[in-house]
Amino acid sequence: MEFTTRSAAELIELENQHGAHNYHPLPVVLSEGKGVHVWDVDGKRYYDFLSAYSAVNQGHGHPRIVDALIRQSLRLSLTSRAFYNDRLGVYEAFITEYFGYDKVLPMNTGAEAVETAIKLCRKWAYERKGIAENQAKIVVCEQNFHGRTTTIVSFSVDPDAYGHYGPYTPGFVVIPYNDVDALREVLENEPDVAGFLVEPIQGEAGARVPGEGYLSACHALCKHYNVLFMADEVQTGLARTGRLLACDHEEVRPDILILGKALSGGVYPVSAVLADNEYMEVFKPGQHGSTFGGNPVAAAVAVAALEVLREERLAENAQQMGEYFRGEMEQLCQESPVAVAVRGKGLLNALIVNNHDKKDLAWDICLRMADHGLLAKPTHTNIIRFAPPLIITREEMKECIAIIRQCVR
Ligand code: IF1
Repeated sequence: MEFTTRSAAELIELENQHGAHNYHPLPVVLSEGKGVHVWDVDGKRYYDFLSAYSAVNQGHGHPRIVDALIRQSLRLSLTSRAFYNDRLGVYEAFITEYFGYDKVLPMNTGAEAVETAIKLCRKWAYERKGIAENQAKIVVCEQNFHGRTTTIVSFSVDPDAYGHYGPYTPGFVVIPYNDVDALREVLENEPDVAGFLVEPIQGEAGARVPGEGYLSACHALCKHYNVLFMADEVQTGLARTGRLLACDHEEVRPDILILGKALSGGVYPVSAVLADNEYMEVFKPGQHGSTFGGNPVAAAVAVAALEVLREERLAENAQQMGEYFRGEMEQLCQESPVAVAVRGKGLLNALIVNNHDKKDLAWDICLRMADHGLLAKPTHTNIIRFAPPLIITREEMKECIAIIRQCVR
């Protein structure tokens, strides 16, 4: 622990004193990570079952991704888009081929990529679809999570996320998630809809998996009404749910694909929007951008991160380990009155616990699991998210299931 000279308590106190209190972390202070593991400042080892909200799908400190990061930062880190650089085009060719789209627009954070998709969609609506200026509407779902910008929180239904951040950006219609009829009704009755923005599985809502056929039915409706189907795969994407994209489970190809998080394997903020020419061509020079978007380090890192997913067959492993995990958790739900249900896909899973007698039960279980060497994060008061790096082996998963089982029981 060569970098750490202070105790966990001191480090927590520093954050308390000097950092804004916009988070409530578990009281664990981490200083190292490798593969599926992280270590705290006292040298205690944990299995990481959050993976930085699915950013570290390839595992902590993946040597190939870190190598790309280091080598590219030593050569050239940032030029801005005022000039060309020798990494960006290579990356753009690679990622568009990888996902099968004509074009990519590189950004940094997930929220920026969602903002980019919203702008693209609106611009397309005015310039191509013929919607009257300032009338375009985008349909979104209840319990969505798409990021923290003022526009994005304008269509959140979570008071913590949107409260006192108004005035809000208009132009969004909120419908229930997993409800094809609700989408049909809006599209039938509302002529000015430009797009439908959806998470293929709702992450923040606790791995809410829609019914089979939901995505393909929504996609077909969008096609019929000439509305852009925009998939926010920032969290579900990149092998997490057992396929490269969660939309792949229903063979849906989004008109606009939004990626982030694991696009860098967690070493750097890298996000992207992919679309075909007929949409992406609405952006002309000067109309959108970012200082860091598409920088050489991001480009090099993203190529390595995507190669690792493919070469290590992480989607397949996520699929297999996910089935194993949910099977064992279903068993646990039979055995323990505390565990109510498990849901998810691949390695994006959540355990619902019965918190009728103890409101903070999910939090308390997470504290106990931390004691036993496994880090997971509750969402709401009765849901625990389980999302380990996708490189986890069956042996490791077995050990983790034993820890979870013991703590829940
Ligand atoms: C936080 C949640 C997860 C996302 C989807 C866009 C973004 C996110 C589907 C924005 C980000 C994060 C952000 C993080 C917590 C986390 C989260 F609980 F808040 F919802 F993962 F489940 N689309 N999700 O999930 O990406 O701008 O953050 O790069 O603390 O806000 P970002």
